[in-house]
Amino acid sequence: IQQFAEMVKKMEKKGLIKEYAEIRSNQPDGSFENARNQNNLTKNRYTDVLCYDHSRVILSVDENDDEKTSATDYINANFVDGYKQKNAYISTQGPLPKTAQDFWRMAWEQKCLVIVMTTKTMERGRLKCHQYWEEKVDQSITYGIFSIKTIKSESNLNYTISSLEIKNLKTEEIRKISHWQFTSWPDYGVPSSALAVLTFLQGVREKQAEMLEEFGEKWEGHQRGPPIIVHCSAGIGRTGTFITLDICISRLEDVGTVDVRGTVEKIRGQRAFSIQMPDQYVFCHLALIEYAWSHNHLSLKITLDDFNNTENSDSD
Ligand code: PTR
Ligand code: PTR
Repeated sequence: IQQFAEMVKKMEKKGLIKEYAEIRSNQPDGSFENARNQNNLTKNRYTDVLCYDHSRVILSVDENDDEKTSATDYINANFVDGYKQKNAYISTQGPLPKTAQDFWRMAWEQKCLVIVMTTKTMERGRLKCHQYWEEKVDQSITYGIFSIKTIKSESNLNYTISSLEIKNLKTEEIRKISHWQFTSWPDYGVPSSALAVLTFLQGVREKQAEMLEEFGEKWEGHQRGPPIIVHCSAGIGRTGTFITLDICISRLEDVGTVDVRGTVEKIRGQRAFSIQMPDQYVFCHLALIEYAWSHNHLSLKITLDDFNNTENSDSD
C-alpha cells in the first residue's frame, strides 16, 4: 500500500493532473437545448450541470397521467456506453422531489435492474439527493403511477444494498430492482479505500448478471442487460469515476490493458463534465493498480514498467 501511495504521488507529478486539465479544457461538444428549455429548467438539480441532447434518455409522455410533473419527455440523464456495450449505463443526477416520478418512470421504461447511488441524501448539512425510496423495510413510497416497496436492506461500513419492488399501478405489474448505495464517498472527493469501491463494483456486476439471469427473458435485444442507472448528486463527479473504473476493469479483464484517458474522454462525449476533480482522475489510476495487483494481472507488470520508463525518460 505504501508503494501504491508513493507511486500515485509520483504519477501526480508525472502529469496526471496536467492530463486531466487537458481533458477538462475541451469544451462540451454538443447542445443542451432540452435541458435549457423553459419547461425543464427546474428539473435540473444544478443550473450548471446540464444534459446533452444527443445522448439524453427520453421519457414517454402520457397525457392521461394524473401527475402533470412528467408532462415533458425530459430528465437530466444520459446514456453512456460501456466496454463493448452500447448504453451500458444511464448517468443521471440525484432525483429532486419534483423529478422522482420521472426517475422511476425512466427506470421502468428502460427496464433497469440495478441502481447505483454514490452519494448520501445529505452531505455536510446540504441536501444532495431526494430520498426517493424508503429506507425502512416493508415500507412503500408512491410517485404518480409507481409504487416502490423496500423488501430487504443490508448495510456495511461502506454501502447499503436494498431489494426494491416497483409496481406500476396502472398495469399492476411488479418488477424487482436492486439498489446499491455507496455511503462513504464524499462529494468533490475520493473514497478513502479503493478496495471498498472495487468490492462494491464487483457486487454491482454480479447483481446485474444475477438479475439478468432471473428476469432475462424480458430483456431480449439487450445482450448484457438493460442499462445500470448510476447517479450521485450532480451525476458527473462520482458517477463518472465509477463508470470509468467499471469500463477500465472490463477492458483489463478482456485484453489486459487500460486506457483511462480515452475512457474518460469518451464518457464525457456522452455525459458532459464527467469526473469533476483531479483527485478523482488520479483515484481511477490508483484503484486500477490496486485491482490489477489483487487479481495478479500481468498488466500490473506492464503498468509498472511503463511507469518506470516514463520516470527514467522524464527530466523533472
Ligand atoms: N454546481 C454544483 C457545484 O456546486 O459544484 C455542481 C456539482 C455538484 C458538480 C456536485 C459536481 C458534484 O459532484 P457529484 O457529481 O459527484 O455529485
Ligand atoms: N460547480 C461545478 C464546478 O465548479 O466544478 C460546475 C461545473 C461543472 C463547472 C462542469 C464546469 C464544468 O465543466 P468542466 O468539467 O468541463 O470543467
